[in-house]
Amino acid sequence: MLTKEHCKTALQERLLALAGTSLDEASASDKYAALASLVRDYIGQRWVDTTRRYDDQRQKQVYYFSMEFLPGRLLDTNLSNLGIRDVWREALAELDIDYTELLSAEHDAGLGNGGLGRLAACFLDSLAALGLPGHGCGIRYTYGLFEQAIVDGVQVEKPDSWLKDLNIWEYRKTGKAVLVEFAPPLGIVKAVPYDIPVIGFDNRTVNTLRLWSAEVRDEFCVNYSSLGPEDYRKLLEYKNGVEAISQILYPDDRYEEGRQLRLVQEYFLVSAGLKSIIRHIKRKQGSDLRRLADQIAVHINDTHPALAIPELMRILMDEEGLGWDEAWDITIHTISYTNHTVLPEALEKWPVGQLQSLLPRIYEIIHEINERFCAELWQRYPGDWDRIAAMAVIADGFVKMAHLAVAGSYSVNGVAALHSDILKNDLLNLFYQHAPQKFNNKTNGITHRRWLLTANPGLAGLITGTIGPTWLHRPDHLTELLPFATSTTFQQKLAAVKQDRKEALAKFIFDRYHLALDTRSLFDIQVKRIHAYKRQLLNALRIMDLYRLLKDNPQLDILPRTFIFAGKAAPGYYLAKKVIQLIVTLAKQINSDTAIQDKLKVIFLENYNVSLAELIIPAADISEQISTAGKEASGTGNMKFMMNGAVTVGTLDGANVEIREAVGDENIVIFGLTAEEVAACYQTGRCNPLTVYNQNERIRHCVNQLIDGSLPVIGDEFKPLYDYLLHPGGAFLELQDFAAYLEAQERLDRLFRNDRARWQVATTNIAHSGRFSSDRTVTEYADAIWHIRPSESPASLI
Ligand code: 4GP
Repeated sequence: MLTKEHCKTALQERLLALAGTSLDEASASDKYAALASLVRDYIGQRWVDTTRRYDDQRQKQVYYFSMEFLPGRLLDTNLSNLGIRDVWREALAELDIDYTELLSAEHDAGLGNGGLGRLAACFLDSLAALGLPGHGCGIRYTYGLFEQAIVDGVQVEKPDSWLKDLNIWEYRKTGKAVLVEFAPPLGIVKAVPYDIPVIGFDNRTVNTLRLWSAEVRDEFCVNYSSLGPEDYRKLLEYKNGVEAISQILYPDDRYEEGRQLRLVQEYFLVSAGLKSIIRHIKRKQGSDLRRLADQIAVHINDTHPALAIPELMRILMDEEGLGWDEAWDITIHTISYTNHTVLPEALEKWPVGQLQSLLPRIYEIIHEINERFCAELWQRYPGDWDRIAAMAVIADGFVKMAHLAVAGSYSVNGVAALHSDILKNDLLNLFYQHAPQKFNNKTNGITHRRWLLTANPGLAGLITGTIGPTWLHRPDHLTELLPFATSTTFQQKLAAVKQDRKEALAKFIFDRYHLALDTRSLFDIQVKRIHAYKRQLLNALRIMDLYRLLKDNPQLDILPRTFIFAGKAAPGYYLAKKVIQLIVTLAKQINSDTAIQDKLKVIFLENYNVSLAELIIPAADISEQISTAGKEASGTGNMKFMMNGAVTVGTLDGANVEIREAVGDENIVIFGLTAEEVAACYQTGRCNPLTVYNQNERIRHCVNQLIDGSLPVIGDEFKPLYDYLLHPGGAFLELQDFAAYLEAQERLDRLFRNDRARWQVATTNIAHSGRFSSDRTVTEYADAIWHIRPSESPASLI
């Protein structure tokens, strides 16, 4: 049993040993490093035991292959999962150490762009919490997603060198390196794993996130001075080429050509990952791999790791000597695939020539997969050339990764019911017709431990105080809060928690940006990547509309609002960057306008990441989830906000549909075209924004502000946004949904004027958020796709 006194002594001793410093002299990062290193001590034995248990029990294990993992900071989570957070907080307080400040000495691990990478991190947390044998496999990028700064109103990108201080959570496993083979000139590359423990909540499980780093082979570590100039040049070239592989996380830049390095990264990940898994299986369970699909499951997070299919074939055939049919049978029973987007520009394809010259053997195998797949289709649909051409893995000079992923896996899932339906009925319809049994839905989830328990301890405490602690293991028990939705006492406590979080965010904003916020105003928040389909522009237009109304009539009776935005735009995504610039411009104009009596404030917070999300989300009154219906595969921010008692204003898109189902119509504000209407609108060409623009004066006036000199910018700064909005058939139906959005905002205004109703809605949302815990999602994957079982009894039963 760890006591406060133990903690205090241990920390001081560790500070001396690690940093050679006393407590008074130690910096926040010294203290962080000392505490984190103590946590390492606590987990070592559990980690070894977990691995041994899986091996001894010959447990089937799942490996989650992902080019992105976005775990954020780990110290707080790790302490909490180990059940020693409270004792440490108290010990630190007695030593006069500010816990929050100590935590912020940790650099966010930002190895992802957004939803897909964060989902992977939530899944790992849930796997460990549920005692399930499941591990992550990714790349240890030296630089995470860029750090965003706003300079003169414009996004600038700076490198995120998150490893420049030691990453305390990783364990370099030199002895477990494997070799990955590319065609010359790149040649053979050494892949070295760095393992990060993933600690289960209140149990004894510690799983592994294995991140691979590219290094030159040992033979090349030669005495440089003994080389002639030509050899020296070659060596340098090779070294640079190799090290580039795990240097940077690709920004979500779907607009750039020449992404050869990305292809190299994808193969590097899957080859290193599979080789090490197979080596482990052979060592522990013998060399017969014919039962591989019963021993492991390999899940590919979108198509980025889809080369796992030909790579597994290559290993089974070329290294293990199996024939094609046997190898194929194993492969398609081992690999499962999740699609995360229907946006056409995000559907990966690689030019045949590029793949062929970089990975000749892998290309040969893909070619054969394609031949056999097309032959199978020919049998089934004789003469239907169009269908076969539309389904081929290789077509028009490209390898289509989604087709490869579907053809080479046994399960294909979307991430919300609506999205899975779109996959079945539209994007992958031909594949669905061909193999309906492969298709299924797994609605996303988020870990309630990070997004409620640690991000919002005040709310977590209130919940536990009200319904007891069982929700921690069984988030569906949150529905026990429902009877309290109308309780005045509960509502008052909930209001106090929200107020406290709003003040914490306001303090952060004041310290950082010197902007004072009215914490009694409604915090109306949209935080996510900046993308046209997510429609931050629609939100900005609504603010322009409201501002104009207030200018015309400063006495206008509205509830004061603070609009908070955050999110990164891909560096090459011109329009998204323009949207940021527009928001920052509006902020400048509105925040300095005394005529509107502080009824509106706007702020764009820089460098959105997991840690910032943990500060922002608990402070939200309103959650903006306003994508064009049919375009947001699921969304997970929507779940985080509801779990923290925000009211959603949203379209019937992604998981918003299921959130509405869970909470009921009266506890969410829905507006706008449905996915079907959107599709019809695009198909019939009835979606010309000019029609709306010409017919609706209020909208026209608003859009015109982009070009008529109303905004404090020089020249035609926002003309591109104006053109975008009015482009016939283009855009994401911002103008078509505008009137409905304004009306939805009025509904929200009415709701928030009624205090009792407003806290009832908030409580109902929290109560139903358990359904959106990733524990539920991961359990569904484990049961229906991976067929894995917990290796220890659930902690609540111990
Ligand atoms: C995202 C989707 O845009 C989002 O709707 C979903 O919630 C998330 O994946 C997790 O499934 N997609 C990506 C991406 O992040 O890079 O395609």
